[in-house]
Amino acid sequence: RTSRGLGLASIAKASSLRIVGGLSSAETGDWPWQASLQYNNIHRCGATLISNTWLVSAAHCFRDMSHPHKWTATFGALLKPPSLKRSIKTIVIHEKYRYPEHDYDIALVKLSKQVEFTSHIHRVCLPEPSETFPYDIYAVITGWGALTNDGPTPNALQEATVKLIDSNTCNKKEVYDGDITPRMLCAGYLEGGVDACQGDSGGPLVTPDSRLMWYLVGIVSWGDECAKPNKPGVYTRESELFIIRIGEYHLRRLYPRPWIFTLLGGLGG
Ligand code: 4AZ
Repeated sequence: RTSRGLGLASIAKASSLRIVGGLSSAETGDWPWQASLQYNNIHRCGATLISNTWLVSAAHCFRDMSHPHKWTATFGALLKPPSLKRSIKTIVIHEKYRYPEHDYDIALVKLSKQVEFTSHIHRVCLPEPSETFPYDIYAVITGWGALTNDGPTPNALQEATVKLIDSNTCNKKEVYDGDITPRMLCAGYLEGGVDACQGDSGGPLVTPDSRLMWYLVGIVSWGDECAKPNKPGVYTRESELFIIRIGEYHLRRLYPRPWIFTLLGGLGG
């Protein structure tokens, strides 16, 4: 067992947690990097705060809807009322993302005004580009997505513990039959029962290190419905990709690594 697995077991009440089918609401401030992305004030996707002004989310959240001014981001464990709301200035889609494929399903979202970090709202850590996470470690997913496939959605943020599944297993015929690319990561349980679901997309898959710093491992991307046996959730692998060419000074300073995004709709200041 790794320190990650042990760390998590003591923090997250592992077996009872799920987004699908469960009753486990997060406490205020538990997942302070989680944001809700809303289009015309309706929750559409999750997102993760990675600096005072930037969120990371899934590219597919913005298909047909890439105009930043109709989007807002809210923070806090409840959708209504949120503890903080921001408008969106810029949406940046990964240049290799092509709807309806799921490959490169990652986007960056810039807030119109920065958020001051508090104990309840602050950024997650990003892993080093070279960092690989061992399989079989536990990780946590959070979101306001459906509680069952095509089912009702909660007002309170939900959390669940999942296990990383290696891509060879996930590419087996009875699982996703070769559809898992190097940009993707599977997590969940082959027996089913615990999973992300519609509306969780764009949200975080995080794991703690031995000092209980939480790292973003993946971004909720897709899956065959929710929580079905042999159909675990598929996540955009955070460490394989990332964030180019936006030239945002402090983001570069925080995360000095190659920038691989193209700008959608211009930088806008
Ligand atoms: C969706 O439609 C979706 N079970 C997100 C995650 C999963 C399935 C569907 C994973 O946004």
